[in-house]
Order: sequence, then structure tokens, then C-alpha cells
Amino acid sequence: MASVDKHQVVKALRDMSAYLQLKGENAFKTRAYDVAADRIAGVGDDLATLVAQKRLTELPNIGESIATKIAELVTTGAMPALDALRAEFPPRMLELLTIPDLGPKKAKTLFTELGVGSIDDLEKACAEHRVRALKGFGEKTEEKLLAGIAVARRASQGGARKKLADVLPQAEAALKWVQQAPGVIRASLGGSVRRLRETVADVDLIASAPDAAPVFAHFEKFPGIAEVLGHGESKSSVRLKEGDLQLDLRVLPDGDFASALHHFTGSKAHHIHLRGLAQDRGLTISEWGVFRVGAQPAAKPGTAKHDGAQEKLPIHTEADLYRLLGMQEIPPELREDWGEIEAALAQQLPADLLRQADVVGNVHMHTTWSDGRDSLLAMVKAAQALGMTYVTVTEHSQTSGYAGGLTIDRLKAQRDEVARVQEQVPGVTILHGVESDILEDGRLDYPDEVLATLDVVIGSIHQRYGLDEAGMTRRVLQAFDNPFFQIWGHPTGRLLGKREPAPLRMEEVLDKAAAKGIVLEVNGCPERLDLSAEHVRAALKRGIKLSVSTDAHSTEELAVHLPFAVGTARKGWARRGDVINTMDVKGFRRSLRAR
Ligand code: DGT
Ligand code: CA
Ligand code: ZN
Repeated sequence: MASVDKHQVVKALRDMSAYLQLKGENAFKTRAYDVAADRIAGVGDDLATLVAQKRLTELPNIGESIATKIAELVTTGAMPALDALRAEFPPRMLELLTIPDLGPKKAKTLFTELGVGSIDDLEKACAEHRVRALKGFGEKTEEKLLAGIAVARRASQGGARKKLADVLPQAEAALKWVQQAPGVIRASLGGSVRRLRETVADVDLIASAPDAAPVFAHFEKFPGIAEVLGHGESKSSVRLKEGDLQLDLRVLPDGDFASALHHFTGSKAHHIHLRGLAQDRGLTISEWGVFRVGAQPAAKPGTAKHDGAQEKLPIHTEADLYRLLGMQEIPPELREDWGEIEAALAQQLPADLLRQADVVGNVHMHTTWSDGRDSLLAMVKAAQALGMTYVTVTEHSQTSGYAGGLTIDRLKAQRDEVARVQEQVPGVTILHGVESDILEDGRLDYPDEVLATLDVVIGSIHQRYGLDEAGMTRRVLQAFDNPFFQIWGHPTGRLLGKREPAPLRMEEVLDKAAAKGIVLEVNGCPERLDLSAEHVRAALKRGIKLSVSTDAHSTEELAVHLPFAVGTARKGWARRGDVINTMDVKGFRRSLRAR
């Protein structure tokens, strides 16, 4: 029997669907393959056994025809129907479908009209302006495709990095599981997840126990594991079914825990810088611990691993390690070599880095008045349950008709609802605001006399993302001139893995925001995380104030989004005093630009 694993079967079924779509087959037929792929991906039993016992069709959504093809692949290593389809197109045809916004119909046209059969071909065709000449395509499409190519390339190079929010729940569940393993003394997440990077490649876990074997045995029974990828003396790697996520667990004696945790937390750049400093002090830091370099390098046998290093120094906590180097302990989120090492040496790390408990006001939320899922009353009560003392209700504005944006009359009518709910929930101050579109010419979406009636005005871009850098920059600068513009919502408009940040001359825009007293939002919606941590840093250097916003469209999102806003702000070095919704409602209102 050919050794074909479930993964290959799933991929073959997905490819079948993609090729059939390229050929213009009807949606029922192509969807059947996708549904089958999902089904196979979730099968717990051994596929070869299912095939041998001819029980594939017992699975829901798997019919005779698809079952036969799967059986062929599993038993012979080939799926003739797929090979036939593949032969009709250039070998790299399917990579075109990894470009955002490029569906099978358009890909087919590009192929038949221009002979485009790969991402490289498409790039060339765009550069030579051959794409815009096609019917249904244009100059804008060409630009979009070029941007999409960049996204697709980055995704494939990074092995498709995953959004932090998609990974964190699984990572935390795995950590809990490991903590329950026999003999475990300490356990922690490490790597990019612990550093709260916005995207991550995999999950690193570190645990200490007197004996690693029983910990690994327990770990490898974690529900949801698709396969064990590898298993060594101190490391086990598994792949989860959900999201194809890889988990790496390291288990060490407790004496090595802190230095290993430090090592596997990273970042690489932080380590490299730190190791240079250590060397100057006669120390070496490695995966194995911290060592004082001896007078006679590499003299003793059995120490070859740490060339010339002899005395192993006791490190019980990460703070011990930093103390040895004469530094403040650096919080994991800051370990990117963005200047944190210099600051820690000078004892000048931000002392009051923002914490979630500091946040007392919920900024930016939507209710059933626009595209939110829950009523104002439900949202306010939920915010109160989370410890908020005030909220800003900020629906979409009239231009965003697709999102239930409010006409002037509806906006006025909402005042009554705000007053009613305020009576019902006196403990939470409700500020009535709006999330106004920034129109293409930089105007806001309501006349000044309407904006003047509101407590809070957030300005956001929701449409016309196609402007070039000059146009987009002009648009935002213009908007800042409106005296009613107070908070800049999800500033770059990026959607992780889907839409690039709007092209902006950010330095110039931040300078003007600082001069005008505009507050910048750190939007905690997991697809956005906008501002990014890097931009938070750049804004803070100019003295700009921030709002950590939930942009919640439901009561659940109030709770789920806040930690991501806080984490992103922290990663950008935001202190409590930099964030206006850590203040009480009076302080919050005073921090908004006066008009
Ligand atoms: P990721 O997985 O790409 O989202 O990012 P990380 O930072 O989690 O990277 P990963 O999983 O490859 O490795 C975890 C940590 O282990 C990393 O942050 C630092 C440490 N590490 C791994 N490889 C190296 C290396 O070659 N040199 C040094 N100094 N540290 C390394
Ligand atoms: Ca990692
Ligand atoms: Zn918005």
C-alpha cells in the first residue's frame, strides 16, 4: 500500500475543487470536494483502514465517486482524475488562487487571454500593463493584484503565519493540559505567542519536571492532535487538526527552566544583542544556561557543548538572568531588540506599562442601531460586568450604508435611547458618539453642527482604499483639520493576511496628529490590531495619546477584543498615562481634543 497520509488526501481533494472551479464547473460539484476535504481532515480513524474496509461512504458527505478517488489515491498513490485536470493547466496554476481577491473566474481569464500560469507570470503581465486591457479588469485591478501578490508571497514564505488571536486559545488550552501532566513543576508559553506578536508560526511550550517521559506521554494525548511530528529526549512536536497548528514542548529539570524559558521566548534579535553584552561581562548565555567563562577555556572534557564555559550560574527566574547582566527584567512583549536592552541597562524601561485592569472605559462599540449584534442596553450591562465605568457608543455614519450607518435623523433619535438606557444603568456613563467615515476628500460624514452635538467623534476610513500614498495622506491630513475630529479609528485599515495597511506617509501624519491633539486608536479587533505595536511606538515618541478600543460589535467582543488592544499597546511600550481610557470619564473627556 502506498504511504499516503490524510494530509495529502485533503490537499488532493482541495486541488480537485480548485481545478474544477477554474474549468467553470458548477458550484455543487466543486463544493462536494471541499466538504469531503473537511470531512477527511476531521477523521480520527486511520484512513488506510477505512479504505481497506470500504467504509469511506459511511462518512457523511462522502459519495461513491469521491470515495473511489480517495481509495485510488490511498492504495496506488495517484488520483488519475486529478492528474488529468492538472495536465490541462501550467504546473503552478493554483498558486494564483492564493492571491487575495483573485477568484477562479478571473484566474481563468488571465490564463486563457494572457497565458498567465503562475504568480511570476501575473506580476510580469501587470508590470507590462497587459492586465488592464482585459475586459472586466482595469488599472485599479492591476494595482490590487500587485498588492495581492506581495501578500501571497509573504504568506508562502512565512509558511502562512497565523493570527495571534486564532492561536492563543489553543495555546492556552495546551498549556493547561501540560500543567496537569504528571510531575510538572512549572510550565509556560514561550516564543512569539508569549511575546504577543501579531502573527505567529507555531506555539512553543516550556515545562519543568524531574522526568520528561511521562510529561511527553501526557502531552501527546492532548485532544485535537492530528499527528506527532517528532519526539526527542527533551522535545516533542505535534500538529493539531484545527488550523494545522504546530506545538513544540520542551521539558527540562526545574533548575534549567528559567534559562530555557528565556531562550525559547526569544526573540532571536533580542538574544543576539543580549549575548554580545554577556560576552563583555565574561558570561555566555545559551539554550543550556548561563555560564561564567573560565580562565582556561575548554580545558575540561565533557564541556565541549559550551566551549570554554565552565561554571554554570544558578538562574531561578528570568529576573535572575537580567540581573546578572545589570539590567531590569524585560517583559516578554518588549523582547524584540527595539531599544529595550538599552533602556533596561539604563534602568529606564517604562515603569507603568499598561495593564488590562487599568482600562476603565470602553471606547468604540456598535449596537443594533448600525451593524452590531446586541442592543445598547445589553452592551452597556456587559461593559459594566467587565468593570467599565463608561462607554462610548459610536455607530457607523451615513455613507457606510452597508453597515447600517446612521442618517442624521437616526443619529438624533439614538440620543433618546441613550438617555433611556442611561436611566436603567446609572452606574455606567454612556457617551454618545459616532464613528464617522473619512470621505475621499477628507471631510467627515456629517455637518459640523451635527458633530457638535456628540460627546465623541471617531474618524475612520472604510471605503476608497485604492488611493495612492499622496492621495491617502492628503485625505487624512485634511480630516485632522476638522476641529470635531477627536480619535483616529483603526488608522491604517489593515486586515491581517487580507488587506495591506493603507499607503500613508506615516511620519507626516503622526506629526500632524501630535500637533492637533488627535488621539490614536489601538483597535483590538483580532483581524486589525491597528495601530500596530511599531506604530504605537512611533506615536508615543511624539507624545500622542492612545485609546485602547474594542470596536465591539457584540457583548462577547467587548471581552475578547480588549486584551488584544492592551497587548498591542503594551508591545508598543504604552504606559498607563499614555492611554486615555484608563482615566475616569472626566479625565477621558478632558483628554479629547477640545473644539
Ligand atoms: P515564530 O515561531 O516564527 O512565530 O517566532 P518565534 O520567536 O517563536 O521563533 P521560533 O519558534 O523559531 O523559536 C522560538 C525561540 O527560540 C526564538 O524566539 C528564539 C529561540 N531561537 C530559536 N532559534 C534560534 C537561533 O537560531 N538562535 C537564537 N539565538 N535563538 C533561537
Ligand atoms: Ca514559535
Ligand atoms: Zn470601523
